[in-house]
Amino acid sequence: MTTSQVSHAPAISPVTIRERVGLISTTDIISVIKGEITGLHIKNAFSNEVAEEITRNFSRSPGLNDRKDGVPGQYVGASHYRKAAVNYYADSEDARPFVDMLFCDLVEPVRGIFNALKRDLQHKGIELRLAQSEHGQANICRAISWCGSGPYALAPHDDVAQVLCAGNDFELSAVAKNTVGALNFYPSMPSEGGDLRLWSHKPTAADRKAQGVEATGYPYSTTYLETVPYRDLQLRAGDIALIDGGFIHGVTSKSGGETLRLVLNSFFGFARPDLILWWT
Ligand SMILES: O=C(O)CCC(=O)C(=O)O
Ligand SMILES: [Fe+2]
Repeated sequence: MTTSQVSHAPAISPVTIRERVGLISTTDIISVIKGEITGLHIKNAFSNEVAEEITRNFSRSPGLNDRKDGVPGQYVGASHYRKAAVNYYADSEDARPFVDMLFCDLVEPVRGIFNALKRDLQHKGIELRLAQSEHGQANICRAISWCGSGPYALAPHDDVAQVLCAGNDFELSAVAKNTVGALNFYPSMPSEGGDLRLWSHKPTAADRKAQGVEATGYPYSTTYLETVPYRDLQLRAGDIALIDGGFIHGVTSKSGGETLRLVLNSFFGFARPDLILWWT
């Protein structure tokens, strides 16, 4: 056996999750992208009425599409996953009216956090803004219902590989050196399953290469994760979960009836000490 074929057990990194009910503080959010905690679970962060309206708008959206990039799911919005910058920003511009339609005239919860963070960070001399290029600007979020089969509706993955491979003209690649925060709002959740599973492992570039996922961070095999402890975040409609997207995570399959599992997802992180970028 050559050295490159020797497989090492994944290194275990401790996972620290902070839990709150109702209250969202910008300090907690910033703790995640500073790498001080691994995750934040906020229960009852937004109202049932807002959650139901967004879910209705998603289900009847004229911008609802099946993903065609090998990750099973239905979505409204744009994903930079496996895309060149030029295509991602063009897709974001095209999808913007449909993302806006998810919220109609609601006071929109993702924008609410973005604006609160922006204000708070400004006082600290840090700019927060949507990622952009001459081809356009990222959207505030994308909406997705995962539909993978087997034990995971969304297979175990990390959110960093896709950023590392985003290319130099993507503006985002600088963030991959720091913590990539993944912010998830849940407007609809099944009564059972659909948990966000977070493994105690933050793969390195060498780990990704050995697993054959260096360009995507998706999917990690069950065998690779066999010895790694994990935590399940049991989410309900109206919850928010924010995690360090460098840790392997996935979504367990839903078992509680036909209710849609809907997530509004965005990514953000430090591109420079004085600049945080936000994209989807
Ligand atoms: O749906 C979720 O809970 C997680 C979504 C996620 O991991 C992603 O979009 O990369
Ligand atoms: Fe993810």
